[in-house]
Amino acid sequence: MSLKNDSVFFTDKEDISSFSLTNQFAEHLEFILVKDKFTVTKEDAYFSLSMSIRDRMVRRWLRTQQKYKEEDTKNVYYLSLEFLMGRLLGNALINLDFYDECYKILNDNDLGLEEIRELEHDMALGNGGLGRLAACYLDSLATLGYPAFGYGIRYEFGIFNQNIQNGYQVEKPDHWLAYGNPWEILRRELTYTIKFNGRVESFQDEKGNNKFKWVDSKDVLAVAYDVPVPGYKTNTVNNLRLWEAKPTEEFDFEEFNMGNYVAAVQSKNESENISKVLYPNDTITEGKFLRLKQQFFFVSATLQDIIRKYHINHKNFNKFSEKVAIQLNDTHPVIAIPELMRILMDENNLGWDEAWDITIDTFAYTNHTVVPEALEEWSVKILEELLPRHLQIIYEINHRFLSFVKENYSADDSVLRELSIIKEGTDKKVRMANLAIVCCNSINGVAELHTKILKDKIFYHFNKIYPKKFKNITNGITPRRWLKTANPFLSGLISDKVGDKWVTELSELKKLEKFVNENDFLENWRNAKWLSKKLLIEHIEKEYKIKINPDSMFDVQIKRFHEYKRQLLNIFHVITLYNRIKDNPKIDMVPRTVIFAGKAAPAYYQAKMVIKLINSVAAVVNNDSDVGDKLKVLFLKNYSVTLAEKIIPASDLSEQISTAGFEASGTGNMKFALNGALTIGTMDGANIEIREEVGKENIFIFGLLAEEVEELKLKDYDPRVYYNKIPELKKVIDMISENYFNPDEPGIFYDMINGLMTVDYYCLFADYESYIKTQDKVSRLYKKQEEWTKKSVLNVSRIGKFSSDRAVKEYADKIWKTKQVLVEID
Ligand code: NBG
Repeated sequence: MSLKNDSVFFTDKEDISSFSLTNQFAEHLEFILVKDKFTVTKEDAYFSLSMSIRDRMVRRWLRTQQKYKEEDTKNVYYLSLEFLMGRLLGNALINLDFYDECYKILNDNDLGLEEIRELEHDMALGNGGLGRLAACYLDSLATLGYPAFGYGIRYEFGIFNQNIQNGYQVEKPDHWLAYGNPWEILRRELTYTIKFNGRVESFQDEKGNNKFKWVDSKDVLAVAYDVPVPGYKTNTVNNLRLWEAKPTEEFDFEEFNMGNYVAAVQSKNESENISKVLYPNDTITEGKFLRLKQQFFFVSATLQDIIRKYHINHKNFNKFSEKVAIQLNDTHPVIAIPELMRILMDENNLGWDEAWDITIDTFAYTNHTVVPEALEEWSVKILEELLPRHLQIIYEINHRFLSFVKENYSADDSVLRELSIIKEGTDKKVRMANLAIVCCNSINGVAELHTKILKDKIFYHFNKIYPKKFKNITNGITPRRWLKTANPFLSGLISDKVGDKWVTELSELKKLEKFVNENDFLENWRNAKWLSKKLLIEHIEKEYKIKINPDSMFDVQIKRFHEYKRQLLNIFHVITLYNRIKDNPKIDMVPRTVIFAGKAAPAYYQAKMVIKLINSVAAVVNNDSDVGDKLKVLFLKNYSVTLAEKIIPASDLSEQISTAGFEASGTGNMKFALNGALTIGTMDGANIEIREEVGKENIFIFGLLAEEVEELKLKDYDPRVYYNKIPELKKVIDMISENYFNPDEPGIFYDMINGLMTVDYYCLFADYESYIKTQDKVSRLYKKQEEWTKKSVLNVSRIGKFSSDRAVKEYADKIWKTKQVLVEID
């Protein structure tokens, strides 16, 4: 159907934007939520305000999509199993520039905007860095006006809620949709059939070519939900499309016909299960059947949608890769590769070579980790059952690839085995990263060191074969959310000084440098930090009933719990400080509030025990009268984007202490520096580039380098040597193993310590001394507040490189070859 006028309903000037926001707010309350002044709740106010703001976006949203169609733009499709969006209201208010107006409307109704914002449930459809990166990139893509589309799954349950009971992590479901979601639009008309199982039939077409058909499949439906992604002060509103799984009617019908009502309802649930829950693993993969179903469900729906859109302007596939660039966010969506081959060959009659050229020109892959347990491998058996045709295609790709290698390179069997997409063995596996490397036009790492490790180690032989495919694009974060919205005190001060161009041109922060010797400015800078600290203290005192000293150094490590991130090393430092106080209760030391937050994968025992240890140490330290307010340890539960927005502006010290060579990039490190925290960190991931930018005198670097970590391991590294040599370390370890912090549960840390003393895989003992010495240096500097503040200013002024605007421009230029589009509203 098409409308006579324009595809936009409001074509004259009397459009929705001429209604006052106040009226709209009142209308939504009355006519949509059916509330009056006697029955209205704060939740209603949140909903009504969100819907009013969404209304303001609608026109730009429609226009943007229309413009992309009209101009037949080259579109970028960012495929990700995770989008860690956080809250949307505050971001929309800032990007659309409605914050002040809404503040007033709510004020006039005796409501506080900040209080109302607190009612929004985080859209937490991701685990950690990878999912948040996707969200930052969507913000930048919209702000810069790139024709880009996010595609993912509308999980009914996002990342679990973390509770702490007796110091242990307990997982609870995240019912984020329970009260509805004002930001999404159901697109019932965009429903696609997704096939699973069945078998492959082969036949010859009229020209005698061998052809294949996937038949007798079990089908599920994918229904689209759209979420608007507004750019900052532009007309562009891009689209994030998330799929929900639904049963097909035929599927139910069969069972009903057999009179089997209960089985019919059961199979309905099975279909719906596909989009039920986000897998709570970060950098660990599990070869679970349902996870593969999720992956295929989502890429199949997405490809059908991409092809439908492409066909609006094109009759055949000749221009497909000129108009479509698909970025695969890690290996999770890599099954899209054989799916596109299948669609082109089996459903559109293209030959292998033609389909292959299109496929390889379309796909690009980002690798996000070198942790071996994160490299996805799918059992051939599972694939054979679930996606029989795809397995055939993968075998054929592998066969052609290995023949090519044998013909062109002198590769011995061990090299061929390493390169092969199929990992031989009793349980044969498909290596998704190898499949991606063979079939994509670009493979990128997310920080310089990470890319180097990919090229020189993990994918060494691939890099020899395809040196041009490997690229680096260092990660970035959006300044809109992570400075402008999250830190009004600091961002206000910055804008007063240098204007607000930095919001879209982060390198403008450089201009701050010339004020670094102005005392008033430094005073204001400290004051801004102090105000953020006060806000966080209020939050903590309310939730945890614990008093915090605002003059203490806020020393913060917030991120997923993983052994390589070494939260354990941080707690060793805390215990060391505690021991120093116990040895000399009158010690003159810089008071610290050490803050931890983060979730551990529910099945990751070691990581969960680190959370328990932190809570055990906190219970002892915080209640010891010798300690007073010299030291406090806090574990803030249920880490989220929203909690990060509260903690980061209030932080003095940012802990980025992973074992060198393990953190692909890190993005928290960038957020802290952007908010004026100084970093203590290893030469790992993007820390190295942050050091390069801010200057080595403005960051605290310690520990082994990546190659030293490797060497140490080759030299039969023995942690006991360090234990015996360093008295402070010995004392820490002895206290943990002698149950000093857990007298009521003796023995619970025995495995942890025993493990460390035998194989300290992440080199905590080897890095301990250098970490402690560097922490002492940090404390000494903190005493000289003026010097500290100058370094804080210099960190902020030199952090411009780490904007996600820079990162997406690099993707657009180096990989997607797509152009910015200006959307105009008449
Ligand atoms: C994470 C890395 C981080 C990196 C983000 C974003 C995964 C699989 N990887 O170091 O651990 O910053 O990805 O690239 O979540």
